[in-house]
Amino acid sequence: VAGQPIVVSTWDSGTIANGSAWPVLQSGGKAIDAVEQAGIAIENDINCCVGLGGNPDRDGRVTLDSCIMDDRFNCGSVAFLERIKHPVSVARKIMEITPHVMLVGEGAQQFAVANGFPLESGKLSADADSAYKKWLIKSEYKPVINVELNQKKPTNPNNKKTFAPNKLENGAPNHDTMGTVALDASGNLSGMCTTSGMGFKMRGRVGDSPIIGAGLYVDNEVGAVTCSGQGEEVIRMCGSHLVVEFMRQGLSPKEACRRAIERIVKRDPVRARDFQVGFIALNKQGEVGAFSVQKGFNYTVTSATIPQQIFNADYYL
Ligand code: SD4
Repeated sequence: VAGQPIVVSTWDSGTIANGSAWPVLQSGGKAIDAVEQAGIAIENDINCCVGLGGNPDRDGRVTLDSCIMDDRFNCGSVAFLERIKHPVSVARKIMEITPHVMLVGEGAQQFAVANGFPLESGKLSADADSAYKKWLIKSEYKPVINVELNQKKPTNPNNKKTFAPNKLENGAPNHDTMGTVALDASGNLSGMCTTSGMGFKMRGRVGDSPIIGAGLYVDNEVGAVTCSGQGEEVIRMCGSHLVVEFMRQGLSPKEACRRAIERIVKRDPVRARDFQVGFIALNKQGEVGAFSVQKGFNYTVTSATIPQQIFNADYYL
C-alpha cells in the first residue's frame, strides 16, 4: 500500500540487510536505494555466502554474482566478478550508465575499476580459507542444503510469532544468498540479489542470483520476487519471473511461491530431496509470502508494524 513501506530479505541474516534498507524506506526514500543498501550491508559482512568473505570456487577464488531491478524494468547485473567488494553497486551502475544489463568476469571488473570501485586483494577470509582447505581433502562437489534443526514446522508460517534464528548442524547461522525486495512510501517496488554462489563451484559457474527472471524479478504493477537455493533448479524454471506471473494471475504471494516450488519439484521429485530452493514474494499491496522445497528456509520482514521479524517458510517436502 502506498505510504506503508516494507522490506523483505531471505534468511535470518536478512536482519543485516533489512537493518540497512529500513532507514531508507522509513525516511521516505526509494525502494531501489533501500535494496542497494541491503546488498551493501550484507556484502560488508564476513560470511560464507555473500561478498568477498564467501566460500571460493574449486580453484580457490571468490567469484561474485549480483543483480538489481527497479520499478520501471530497469535492471543491471554482474556475474563471475572477482576482487570487487560491492557487486550490487556495480550492477546498479551497469543499469544506470550503460546500454547493457549484464557484464561478466574480467569485463565486469574492468568496468567496476573504471567507475571507482577499488580492486581488493583477492585473499580468502579466514573462514573461507579453512573451509576451502577442508573441501580440498575430498574435493567433492556436493551442494549442501540448509537443514533446520530443533524447530517444528510452524502451523501457520505467516502468523505473527517471531521464530528464533535457525542454526545449521555446524552451529553457523542459516546464512546464504541474500535477496531483498522492497516497497517504498510511493508504492514502488524494487529488488536485489547478491551472492558468492554455491561454495566450491566449478570455475566460471554462474547461478541464478545475477539472472533477471531467475534469482530476481520485479514488475511494479504486480510484485517483486527473489530467492535462494540451488541456482540451476531456479534458472531452468525462470523461478522469480514465474512467481511474479502467478501473482499476476491473482494468487497470493505465498501461493505463488508454492506453485513455483511445485513446478521445480515436479520435474524430478527424487532429486528434489537433495536440494533447497526458497522464494520470497512481495506484492504491490505490501503482502508477503514465501515457500521452499525443504524445511529450513526463513526470511526477515521489516515494516512500521513488523519490526524486524524472522519467519519460517512453509515447505513442500
Ligand atoms: C546460487 N542461488 O549460486 C545461489 C546460491 C544459494 O543457497 O542461494 N545457495 O545458485
